[in-house]
Amino acid sequence: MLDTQAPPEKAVLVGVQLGDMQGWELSYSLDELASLADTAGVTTLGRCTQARQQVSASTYIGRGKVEEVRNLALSVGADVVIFDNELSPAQISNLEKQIGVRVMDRSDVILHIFAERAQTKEAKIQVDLARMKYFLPRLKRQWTHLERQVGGVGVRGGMGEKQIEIDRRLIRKKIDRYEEDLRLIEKQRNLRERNRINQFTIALVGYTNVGKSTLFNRLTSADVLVENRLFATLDSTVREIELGGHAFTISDTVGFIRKLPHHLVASFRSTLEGALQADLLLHVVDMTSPVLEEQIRAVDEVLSQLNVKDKPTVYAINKMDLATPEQQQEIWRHIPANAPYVTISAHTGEHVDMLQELIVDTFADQFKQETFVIPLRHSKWVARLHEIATIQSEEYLPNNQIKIRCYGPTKLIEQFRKGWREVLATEGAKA
Ligand SMILES: Nc1nc2c(ncn2[C@@H]2O[C@H](COP(=O)(O)OP(=O)(O)OP(=O)(O)O)[C@@H](O)[C@H]2O)c(=O)[nH]1
Ligand SMILES: [Mg+2]
Repeated sequence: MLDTQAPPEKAVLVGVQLGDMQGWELSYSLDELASLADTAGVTTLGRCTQARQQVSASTYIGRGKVEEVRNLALSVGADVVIFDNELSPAQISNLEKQIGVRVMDRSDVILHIFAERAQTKEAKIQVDLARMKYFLPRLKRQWTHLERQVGGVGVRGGMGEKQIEIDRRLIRKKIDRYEEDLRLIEKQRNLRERNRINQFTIALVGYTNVGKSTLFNRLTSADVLVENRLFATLDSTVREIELGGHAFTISDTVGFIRKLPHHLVASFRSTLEGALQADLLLHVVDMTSPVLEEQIRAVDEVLSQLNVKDKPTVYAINKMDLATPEQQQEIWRHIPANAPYVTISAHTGEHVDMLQELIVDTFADQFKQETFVIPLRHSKWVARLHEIATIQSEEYLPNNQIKIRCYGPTKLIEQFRKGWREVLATEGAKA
């Protein structure tokens, strides 16, 4: 943990069953919180749950439950209590006073994991930015978290309100600077990616740990890190693949999770750019998860926060080698109606060929055949056609022209036709 306090090691988890949430859903959510804690290096020693219609404004859970959490934390020797739900700064501070150990929430744990796992400069800036935004309103209590990030601010213990105000201003400035840095990195990336504009792009999306990177490696022979833990991938990798005779680019990126802190989503916008601009989303689902519908929904929610809506989507229903026959038979109930899907195992490779066919089929109505007659002096345009489409035949005509029959992505062929018409129109005007 990036904290001047000793990093917590032993946790008690707290989950609240709200509204019509089922008991098993809560217990699954706490399992997930325990794996998040584990990824952050914290062992879970106990759990406390409560069913409530409404949360308490001051302490989230009721007074009696706070007492129970305190006793449990004391008896197991926990040094942190982690809530599955997002807490307000005031709730955290009230709870810490009453329980007597540090209190964190799910967002806080996710931010810690991202901070520890970020590798590239861009990912590091993105995480720092999200953490600063998260901690800004919590500064009074948590200023020590920021001491290292704002380096040189000179904050020391015992500061008054005025000092906090000064620090807030400094952090806001730093946030501005980080945002500017990210814009620059993004600009460079756009330049780099403009070269790829001629190709159809596919983005892998999905809940964390469902097997996106395993599938990516299988489709591209890449060597992206695969691990049985949450958030193995934090950066994007892009590769070219050929499917059905066409070149595609495909990207693997960070996975999503329920209650992903929105600052983090905002910061990771540029990493997720692949998904934002893709022609097709390949949504990977873990068919062995008892909450796969919630996971699909969580992914859709993050995508809509990123303004990605109504993109053509193919579902890759993964881990069929682990699934029970019932899970395999029932899977269609859980996938959005009419959505194209294939059950696969990225691990064994089973049905991955069917997935490839499905991808090509999905693109089929976005491809067309077209014939152009181009004078040979316009060799650049002939070359351009070779770039964007598969050439089916070329016939040299007597008047120094070439007749080309080709097959390629409709959007690129239409762009080509428009540009070519303009050339003809300018030539016609000159003649
Ligand atoms: N049995 C089985 N295990 C799989 C399959 N696909 C992936 N896994 C395992 O699931 C775990 C997660 O795989 P990853 O490919 O890292 O998952 P991811 O979606 O990229 O995860 P994050 O990057 O952490 O979001 C690893 O232990 C994989 O070996 C599969 O088809 N069958
Ligand atoms: Mg991954």
